[in-house]
Amino acid sequence: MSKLELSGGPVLTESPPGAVPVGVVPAGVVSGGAAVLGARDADASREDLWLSLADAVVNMDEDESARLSRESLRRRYDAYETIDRGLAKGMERAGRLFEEEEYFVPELLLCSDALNAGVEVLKPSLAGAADGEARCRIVIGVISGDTHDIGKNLVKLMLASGSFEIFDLGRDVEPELFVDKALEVGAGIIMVSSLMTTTMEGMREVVRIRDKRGLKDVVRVAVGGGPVSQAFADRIGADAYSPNANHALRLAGRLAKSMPGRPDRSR
Ligand code: B12
Repeated sequence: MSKLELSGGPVLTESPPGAVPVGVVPAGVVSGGAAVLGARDADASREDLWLSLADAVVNMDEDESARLSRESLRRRYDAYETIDRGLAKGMERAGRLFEEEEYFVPELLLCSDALNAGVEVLKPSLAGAADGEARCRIVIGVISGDTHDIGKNLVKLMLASGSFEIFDLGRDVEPELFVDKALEVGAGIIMVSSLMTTTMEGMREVVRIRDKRGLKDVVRVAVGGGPVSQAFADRIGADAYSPNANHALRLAGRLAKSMPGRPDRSR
């Protein structure tokens, strides 16, 4: 399949008439010169770049992913939005191709390398983007039996940008390890990721062990990942669920505020 067939958006190398070619910054965008480009054009240009970034991931093109991520920073587009609406969207499209049996495991791994190449460029612009000192410690990891960690890594990036102190256990993590680590470091939140229906039950175990050790009011458990839903989170007694990394940051902020005994407790 050719790049052009895969592309859901503008062509990277041959700009259609009137399009803003990626890599060429119209004077009005960076300088805010509305005289050159109106707000709508600037929005279209941003969308085009994100679409091209998604294409780079789908096309397994690490260099292009890094180049477009640098270009996004140069245009001063928001780094997280660039990940969320560019790189992660590309991975979603790759996922659909996998489901349609157009792509197989090797292609997915190359797509994930392309995603990571962009994330590496954007990461420094996320770190410390939010206020002040570390507010709360969070233990995060992917549940046992599951090695999908792209989503968990994006959530972790977002949390770090929100000044949380993160303890990443990695992937394929036994349920009790989440609780052990939370106790060891004094974490107030455990975040568990699962991408497979066959592994998501392990999240119930994390909650059960947390409760069995009498930590229900001290350590919050949040869950997320492809097959996870609010209904599932409620069913297993988790404290929170979020469908994506952006919401995960807000959710962590809410959970941190609701911790008993915290000075910034809001309820
Ligand atoms: C990429 C991928 C892989 C890559 C993983 C690379 C890596 N390092 O992660 C590779 C090729 C290695 C792989 C392997 C396998 N995969 Co796979 N894979 C995928 C795929 C296509 C995309 C997942 C992804 O990265 N999405 C992009 C990220 C950004 O999204 P996300 O993970 O959902 O994360 C976001 C949110 O969910 C949320 N979030 C995630 N975690 C958390 C946690 C918390 C606390 C919160 C609040 C939020 C949150 O925020 C994230 C960012 O916004 C999915 C299909 C799909 N459409 O999801 C299949 C999929 C998950 N894989 C599947 C399968 C079956 C496998 C294999 C068994 C295949 C095989 N035959 O070998 C192995 C599993 C090995 C194992 N034991 O883990 C199935 C699972 C089916 C099921 N049982 O449910 C899926 C659904 C494909 C399918 N339709 O069949 N896979």
